[in-house]
This record gives sequence, structure tokens and C-alpha cells, in this order.
Amino acid sequence: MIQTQITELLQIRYPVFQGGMAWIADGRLAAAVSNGGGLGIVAAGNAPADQVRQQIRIARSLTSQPFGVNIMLMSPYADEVAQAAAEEKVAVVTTGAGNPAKYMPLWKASGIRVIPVVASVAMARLMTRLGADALIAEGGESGGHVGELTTMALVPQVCDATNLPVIAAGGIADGRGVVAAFMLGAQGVQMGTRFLSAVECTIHPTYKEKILNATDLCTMVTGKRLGHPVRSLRTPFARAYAKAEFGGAPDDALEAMASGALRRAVQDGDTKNGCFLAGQVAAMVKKEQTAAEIVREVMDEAEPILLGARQWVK
Ligand code: TUI
Repeated sequence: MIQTQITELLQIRYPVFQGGMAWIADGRLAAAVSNGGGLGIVAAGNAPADQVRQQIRIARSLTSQPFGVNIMLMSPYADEVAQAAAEEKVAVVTTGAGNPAKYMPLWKASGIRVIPVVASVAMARLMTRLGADALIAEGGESGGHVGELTTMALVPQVCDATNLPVIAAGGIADGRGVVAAFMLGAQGVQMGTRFLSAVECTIHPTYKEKILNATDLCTMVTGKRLGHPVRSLRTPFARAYAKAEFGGAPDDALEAMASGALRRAVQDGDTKNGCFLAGQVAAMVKKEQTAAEIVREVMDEAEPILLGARQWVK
């Protein structure tokens, strides 16, 4: 049994978070992860507050365990979703793609544990000062919106900059990744891509199939020119976007291409015009399993590796 400050703080069995994947992480997936002993997270993405509230209520109806809500700060609905999360008194709020400073007093006053994603030491320091309860240090191996640093470089630097427990994210898909994250100073992990193959993950079958067939070099980063780099599978859409981006297409043409692209991947499995977000570990996702099996398998793998590490010390 592995216990850390994160299992302690959140009263969960395993220090494993499910990433807040926009359009993907609904109440059903979040509840399944939480019932499996991890921390399930409902992703708000770009959805309005009433839809997020509905998913929070679905999660609550399916589990008595704690779960979280991820607030994507670039969303036009971020203000109203932040308010809804406070009213619903979810156990945890995680944030991504921006600075949640203006919402922190509200969430803290509602008794919510606030765990922002940080991609830099400066943001880690700021969030620590503003009263975050823990930090998620997410490296650029992850799927979706990515920062500059890798998990290997970011996690120890964030750990050195804060006294809060740190959850490592980006590039983790099995027990080896968990142990590596612990060795860098993390007290927990967050996985997104690995949960794409969960039975309870209701993405289009084409999306699942693409993850299960992925190879090591299957992902790429696009969107740097407009300041929103995202990692996704190297599909015809991603190649066409990269070509337009480097070929000098006007900003509004790029925005038009990207608009609705996540939804087209998740709901329609549209490989021509959809953006299939995935991390560099996509090739490590080998089979469909329940969310509970995933959480358990990863932690069951981690334990003997941690115990075996002693062999190296003579
Ligand atoms: O947020 C994510 N991953 C995401 S968000 C998303 S939706 C989207 N759609 C289209 C374009 C862009 C996003 C898909 N995947 N991960 C957490 C994360 N947060 N990664 C990096 C950051 C981050 C970056 C900058 C956090 C804070 C930050 O601060 C900037 C500032 O305001 O100083």
C-alpha cells in the first residue's frame, strides 16, 4: 500500500488523478476512477455552467468517493463554471491553461481543495503564495495544451519551489512512470491518455482505436504560432494545420480550422477534421480496461519497483 500526502489530504486510496480532458472526462468516467480509488475529474472544457453542473451531479449519483472538476481557464464560461463548482462544493478543483488567482478566494471559502496545473516555477510560486492545496506539475509530454518543459525537468524544479505536495503529469502511463515521478519528488500522478482506453470513457470508437494502435512517434505539437500549443495524434488534420501554420495562413483561417476540432474527434471520430489530443505515452496504452483496473494495475506495478530500488544501493 502506497500512502502519500495526497492520499492523506484527499482521503483517497491511490495517489492517481485522472486528467481533466475536455469533451472526454464526463461524470461517468470521473465516478469510475473515484470508485476505483483514484481521483476522478469532470472536465469543464469549453462547456457552459449548466452542462458542467449536470456532469457533477451524474458523478455524485454514481460515487460516494471524492472527485474533482477541472476548469479550463481559456473557456469563455470560466467565470460561471468557477461559480458553479463553488456552489456544488466539489471536493477538488483543478485548473489548466491559465492563472486561476481570481477564483481562489471563492473556492477556498467554499472548502474546496484547489490544485492548479502549473507549467513553470513562477506559476508554482504564485499558486503556493495564493493558498493552493497542492500543485500538478505537467510536462510537455502530455496531451492537449502543453508548456515548454518536460516532466523530468519540471517536477523537481516545482518541488524545490514549493512546500506543497506535487502531482506529476505528462508522460506517465504505468507503474514505472509513477515510481519515476516519486523519485523526482512528486507525491502523486495524473494520467490522461491512459484513461482514454477505459471502458467508461465514451469517446468515439475510432479515437480509442487510434490510441490502441499508436506508436512512439505518433504525436505532434501544433498551435505554437497562435500561442496555444497542443499535442495531438499526427492525423491528416494535425498535418494540415501544421502546414497552414508554417505556410503563413492568416490567424483567422487557423482559428477556423481549430474551432470545433476537439468535438469532431471525440464525438464523430472525424480523422480528416478532428483533433485527437493524446500524450507521448499513447503507444503504451495497449488494451481496454475498466478505469478501476487501470488505477489498480498502475499502482500494483509501482509497488515492487519501489521496493526493488534498494538493489542499486551497495
Ligand atoms: O490545460 C491543459 N490541457 C488542455 S486544455 C485544452 S482545451 C484547449 N483547446 C484549444 C486550445 C488550447 C486548449 C486541452 N488540453 N493542461 C494543463 C496545462 N496548463 N498545461 C499547461 C498549463 C498552463 C500554462 C500556462 C498553466 C498555467 C499557465 O500560466 C500562464 C499564465 O497565465 O501565466
